[in-house]
Amino acid sequence: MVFLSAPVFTQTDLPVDKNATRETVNLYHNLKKIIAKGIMFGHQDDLAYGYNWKYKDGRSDIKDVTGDYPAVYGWELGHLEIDRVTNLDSVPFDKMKQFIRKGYQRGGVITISWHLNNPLTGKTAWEPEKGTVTAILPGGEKHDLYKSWLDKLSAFMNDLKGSKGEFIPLVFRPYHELNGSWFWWGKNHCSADEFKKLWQFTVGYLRDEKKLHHLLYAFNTDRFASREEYLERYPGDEWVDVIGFDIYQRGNNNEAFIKDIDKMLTMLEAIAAEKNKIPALTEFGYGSLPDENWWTGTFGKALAPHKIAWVLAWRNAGRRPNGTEEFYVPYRGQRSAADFKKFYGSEQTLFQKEVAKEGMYK
Ligand code: BMA
Repeated sequence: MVFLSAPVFTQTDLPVDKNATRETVNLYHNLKKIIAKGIMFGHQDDLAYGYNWKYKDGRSDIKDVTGDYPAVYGWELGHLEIDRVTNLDSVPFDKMKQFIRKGYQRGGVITISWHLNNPLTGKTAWEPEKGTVTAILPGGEKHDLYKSWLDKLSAFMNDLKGSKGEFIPLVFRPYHELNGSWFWWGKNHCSADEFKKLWQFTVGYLRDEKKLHHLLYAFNTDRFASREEYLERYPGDEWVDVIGFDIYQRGNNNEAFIKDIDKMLTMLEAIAAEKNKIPALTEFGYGSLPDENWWTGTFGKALAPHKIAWVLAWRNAGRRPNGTEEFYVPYRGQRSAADFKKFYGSEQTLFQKEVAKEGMYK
């Protein structure tokens, strides 16, 4: 019967995890829908600390400047794998869980990165060693160790629930900037095939062995020059929900930055459309924001022709004892704060209040 050939009650567009929880499937669809409304603004470690404060209940540098929280919250699990109480940027994991619950309760979107140590040497993520990826794949000498690290990650993720006992959906973004070579999983330290196997094993283990059904998976490179470069290590459509890249402005050539973003977002959006994936700018920043009009004059301009789900500014680590500083969103009084407020108020951007109205989990 010809009329019965179309499946009526089956969801055809599902994330990597076909058994994802209702809230996770809803988030997946809403991330696609939100693109028509604007770009969600995100910030790493937003609720934990800012340029010159730490752990002040309800505080956020973004809120100090705009009166509103970001729409997307980034958190980092590096050092969870070695049983530390705090992550590699000194955020206590128990506090992080509370911040994640709060962001979710407010209707925000949570994304998780992981600068995990080198499992072969025990050194940092930034200290590559030949053979690391081979060693953690099935059959490798560190495979069991790697699985034990994923077990710890799963325990953390399973402890994140909303007020009705539902799991909080997480956009997991492992093995980021994989086309660079500064991390042990980077381009010069494993073959494309090994990288794909690592990705597929990781997703398969979390989903099928650990039965985590509240994750969406984000694949992201660093800057890239071509579609071929972007896709060289892409593990396949059935393993990825979100695609993105990380980009930082270095130096004061705003025009070059606008051009670079434009070129890469154009390629990213084409790949996303073709593969039915969610495009996002998974990390960005202009360190110390020396240009007072950077938000509307450069970043907003760069984004204007583009349609992506979110942008995530990296962390406001603040001043270090050695006098250096690191921050990517303005704090109260910072020279780009007034312009950031304009950027906040523009049609283009979505922060907490607007995104809460959308209901990302419904
Ligand atoms: C980098 C810097 C570091 C930090 C690392 C992991 O970009 O912010 O200070 O340790 O990310 O979050």
